[in-house]
Formats: sequence, C-alpha cells, structure tokens
Amino acid sequence: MMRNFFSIYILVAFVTVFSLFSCSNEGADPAPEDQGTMIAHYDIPDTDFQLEIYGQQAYQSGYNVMGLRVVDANKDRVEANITVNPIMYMDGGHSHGCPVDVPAVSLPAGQQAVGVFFIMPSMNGYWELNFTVEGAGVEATFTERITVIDPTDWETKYGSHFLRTTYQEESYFFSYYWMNGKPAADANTWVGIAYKAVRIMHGDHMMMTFEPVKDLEWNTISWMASMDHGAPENPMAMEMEGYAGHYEGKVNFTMTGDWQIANHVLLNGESVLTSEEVPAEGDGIDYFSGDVFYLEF
Ligand SMILES: [Cu+2]
Repeated sequence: MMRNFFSIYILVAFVTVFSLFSCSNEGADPAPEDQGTMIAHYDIPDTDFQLEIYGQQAYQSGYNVMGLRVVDANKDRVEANITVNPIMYMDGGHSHGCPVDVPAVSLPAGQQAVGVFFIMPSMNGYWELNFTVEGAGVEATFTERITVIDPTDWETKYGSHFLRTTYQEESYFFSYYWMNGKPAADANTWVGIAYKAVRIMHGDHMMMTFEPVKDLEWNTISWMASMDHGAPENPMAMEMEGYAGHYEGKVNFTMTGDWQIANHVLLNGESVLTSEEVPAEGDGIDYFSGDVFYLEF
C-alpha cells in the first residue's frame, strides 16, 4: 500500500515538473544580442547540439552566475536539463570540487541559471567541468577542461571576488555578485554567498563537500579608500528565503571610483573574518574589523 502511494506520488511529481518545462518553452527567446555575454560554447558529443554558457567575462574565482542553454545546428534552443559538476585536479594529486547552486536571478528566457563558486583560480592545478545534458532525445555526458581566472587581473574590477577564512578549524568561503550584473553610482543590490567545506570519509579517502552557511549576521560598510570616506546607509545583508547561504545586501555608492565593501561577518556572535581593520564613520562604528571585497567601476 505504502509502495503504491509512493509510486503515484513520484509519477505526479514527474508530470508536474515535465509540464513546467514544457510551458517555459512557449514564447520566443530573446535575440542573440540580448542573451548576454557568451563565455564558452561546447559541442555536445554525438549530436548537432551545442551547449552555450553565458556569464560575466570568463570563468573566475569566486561566485559565477551562469546561464546555460542548448541550441541545435540552426542556433534554435532545444529543451534540455543541464547539470554541471566542477572538479579541480591539484598538482599534488589531490582533487576537490566546489559549491554549485541556483542563484536568485532573472536571466533571459530559455537560460537555465546555475551558480558555480570556484574556490580557487587555475593555478597549481586545473579545473574540469563535467556536464550532463538530458532532453530532446539526447542524453549526453562530457567533460571540458577550463581556465578559471583571478578577476583582480581584469581591467574592469567589479568581478566576483572571494574571501577565504578558517574558523574553528573549518574553511569558510565568501563571495558575492551584483543583482544587476555590475555596480553603479546609485543604490545597488548585491548577493553575498557563504559556504563551508565539510570533510567526509569516502571509503578510505577523505572527500571535501560544501555546505551553505546559514544564520550569519553579515554587516557591511562601503568605503572609498582613496578619498577616505564611506557611503550612507549600510544595512545588514539578510538571508534570502529559499536560497540557503545567500544573503541580500544593499550598498549606496555616492560616486564612481575605487570602493571596498568591508565585511564584518558573525556566526553565533563571533567574528568569522578578522584579518583587516577598516576605518568607518557613521552607523556608530569607529573601526570595523573584517575583510573587504575590492571593486572599481
Ligand atoms: Cu584547488
């Protein structure tokens, strides 16, 4: 009896998911020039299809908001479900993955949103992306070797940066992205992301997995170091419902130039980031102990 109920439940769930996908296929996708920046495209083995990856400028260390879609030989989108599994092979022989989730963004219709949080750039080893593509009669698995750059090397320095810290002998990773893709001299919404590495035994070897960090108090102050002033109103970033480890923050940039977002992140009332002191005025805080995301726009 239980088993029957279970099968019916699975069937209903499957039908619901399937019809959701079917519905999303209606209506034309935006023109190619309105799809955003394509950072990579790969031939899907044994098909005429290609997988397109949209993103900021390149694969970069820190959190990457990506839009994925599959197109046929005519560049028309085909309905497919895509998964990404990143692995880094370190020179020493050890390998590790990184957090993958779904970001809270609205991408052009037809793109599947994926958030990939590369915890280091391509140095002392290399990254691979393992893809599976299912749909339109295709079931493909393939692997691509990629280069993950350090975004501080860019000329345009508003890329996603990341902070790494050790707290109570565990590794924590912080990054962020701009809700509008880039910052402006205006009120901006950004999303901070926090994960920690969790080591588990898998057979006789240690494996690293990642868990979103919940219940943080994520305070920020925006600071223009070159002119020694801050910007008004620095509300605490708030945990986003339905997006574990994602925190929505606001920042008011009063001018363009070089800015820092100083982070003071507390877990159970204790600071998780402690390396740097950032002067701050207003908000009743004289000195702010935390780490900073640097940006320039
Ligand atoms: Cu690595």
